[in-house]
Amino acid sequence: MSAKVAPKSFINDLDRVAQARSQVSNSLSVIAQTLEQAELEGEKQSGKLELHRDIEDITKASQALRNGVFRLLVLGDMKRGKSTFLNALIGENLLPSDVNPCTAILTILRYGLEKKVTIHFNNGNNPEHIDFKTFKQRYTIDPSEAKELEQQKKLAFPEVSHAVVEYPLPLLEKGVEIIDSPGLNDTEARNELSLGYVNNCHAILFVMRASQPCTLGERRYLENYIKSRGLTVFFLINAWDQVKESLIDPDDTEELAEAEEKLRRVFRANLAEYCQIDGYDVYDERVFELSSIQALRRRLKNPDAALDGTGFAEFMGAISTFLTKERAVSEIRQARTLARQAYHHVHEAIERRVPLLEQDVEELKRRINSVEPEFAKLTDISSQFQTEIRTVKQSKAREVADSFRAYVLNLEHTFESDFLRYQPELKFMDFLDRGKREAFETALKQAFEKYIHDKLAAWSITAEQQMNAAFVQLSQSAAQYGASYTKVTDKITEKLTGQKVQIGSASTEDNSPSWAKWAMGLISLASGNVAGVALAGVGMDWKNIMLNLVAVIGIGGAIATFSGIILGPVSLALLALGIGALQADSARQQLVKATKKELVKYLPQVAQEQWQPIYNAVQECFEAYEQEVTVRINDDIKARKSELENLRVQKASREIDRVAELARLRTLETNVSDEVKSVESAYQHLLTA
Ligand SMILES: Nc1nc2c(ncn2[C@@H]2O[C@H](COP(=O)(O)OP(=O)(O)OP(=O)(O)O)[C@@H](O)[C@H]2O)c(=O)[nH]1
Ligand SMILES: [Mg+2]
Repeated sequence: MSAKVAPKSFINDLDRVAQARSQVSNSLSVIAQTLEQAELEGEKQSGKLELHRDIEDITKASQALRNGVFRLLVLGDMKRGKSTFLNALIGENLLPSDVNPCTAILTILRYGLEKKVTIHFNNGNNPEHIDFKTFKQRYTIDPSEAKELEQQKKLAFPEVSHAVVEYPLPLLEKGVEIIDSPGLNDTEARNELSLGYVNNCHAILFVMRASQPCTLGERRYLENYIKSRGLTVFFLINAWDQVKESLIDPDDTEELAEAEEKLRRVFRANLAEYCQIDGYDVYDERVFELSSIQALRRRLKNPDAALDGTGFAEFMGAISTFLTKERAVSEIRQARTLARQAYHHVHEAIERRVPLLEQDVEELKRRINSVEPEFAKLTDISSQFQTEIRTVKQSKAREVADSFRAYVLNLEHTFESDFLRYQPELKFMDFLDRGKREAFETALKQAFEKYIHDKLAAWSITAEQQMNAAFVQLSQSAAQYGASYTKVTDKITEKLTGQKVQIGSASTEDNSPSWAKWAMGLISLASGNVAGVALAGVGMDWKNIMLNLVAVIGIGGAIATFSGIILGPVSLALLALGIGALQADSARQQLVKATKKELVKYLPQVAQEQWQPIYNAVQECFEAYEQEVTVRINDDIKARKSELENLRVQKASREIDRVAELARLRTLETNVSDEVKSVESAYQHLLTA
């Protein structure tokens, strides 16, 4: 890849990140193995320290880092130049891009030693290798064909799940994966294909065109699917070269500057709200003016061509900062949290074990009995938190389901003003003509569906916000319960060892028990990642749980019911009114009225039918959370009890070689500590580089 397209520093930065990931992944893996080995040996000595939770979490995190990629999703309306942009990045006319054929399937671009295309199916068929020529011919569709499919509400290749294009590109080799998607359009089924992938990606590259600044459709996607979701979006304003072409005198620099300024104002007005992070304006780091075609042409002639003036260098700089600074840092920081925590657990367990080794069995029993009240307190904290989660669950489930009911019933009052913007470009006399009635009805049905989708999407955003608020509240509670819990466990250690526990200088984040860190969203072991940076814990498990439940289950049923509405009576009603004789304006009004009449019939039904599924979906979100939290707390309590019990059993059954055991435990602690230091240094290195 040309040094100009992906500047050397970007590749170097990615390389550094890849090394850091691999170093940290190795260290975590060594920690996990060390702990596992120590537990096996411990069984023969003074007993296990009960570190299985750490072993499990750390192993998962190590694997996630090893397989980790940064996934970028290229999204945008049809014919914005998405595929051309990717070709320019590659430096080869690889992906189908043209005036005519459209990208028809989701295409994942990832590293491979050789150029290769593989088609993956969702009907159980084996993946199929094909050559690039066949790929271009077979999996693109003509706009006319696309239109026809659209009308029939069909996907072009329903049996295909996606294509994988492998390519030997340094950018990809360093762990970046880029996904080309079919253009968004009027068919919701196709949009789901592209938009359904949003949550699996770390950032979205939303491609627009300078010659069509912020169309209604684009504003709609942004509003419905991107807004308020805390996603990281880069806006690529492509075909910036066309600004010049559109001038009467393309050589008039003053006129060009003026036209460009005007255009910039339009984009800024529309995109500014998507470029805010915690109240900061990051517009300049998120919006880029590009000419993909110029970049591609130059690179086809000379792979190392300078790309000045195409906007590529500026964009690559920004994406580099995002991936190698923000993303990578938060990823490694999380690994560091886990490593520190494992060390902390080992250290604490050893601090308890060492003084107890000296005691005889009777004294040991006495001390274990003496901490029973503290263990009761831990169980108490666990059930208090559980009760709180359940209370929040009940009230939120009701609140969200009620809000849906109220929202749907209220559509009756807003329909007339809302639907105006959706009305198809109707030729109002067409429906009088029998032959054209069908086309009229199809257009009306499409407009209506779009309206329904938008309305439900708008509701789901408010529902997500309600849920978000609830989880933020729960994570604050988790922090408080966590703090009380640590006080009690410190007390246990004091009573057992007869020594006061040093309150470390570590931050509260490090001090809180691991279940609380999970409940606060500080650690996520989810494989999928939310493309968010706005949230404190990127890739929070509950965020994933929530997105899936609310977005998918919550409104799917409602969409199905609304889609069942037969709008046939609308044109009949209009006919009966003899609307042919009316002015276009009042014909529109009559149309809206007649459509509303059909809609209103269904509103109580949808409100009624969907209440329970939504209520259940919300409950499930909290139940998933409650279950994970409860299992983690109760596991921790159990592990703490077993840690003591193991020692008692060993002591009762045999003589323990105290000196050897002491040495073994200290070595364990040092070994873990060494690996944690290696993780720390990888993290520091990443921060300072
Ligand atoms: N002038 C100009 N034309 C461009 C630019 N980028 C792409 N095009 C042209 O725009 C048309 C569409 O490009 P594609 O890359 O196929 O667009 P797409 O967004 O992938 O299209 P779909 O996959 O159908 O959604 C092609 O004719 C390109 O040559 C650009 O920067 N400037
Ligand atoms: Mg395309």
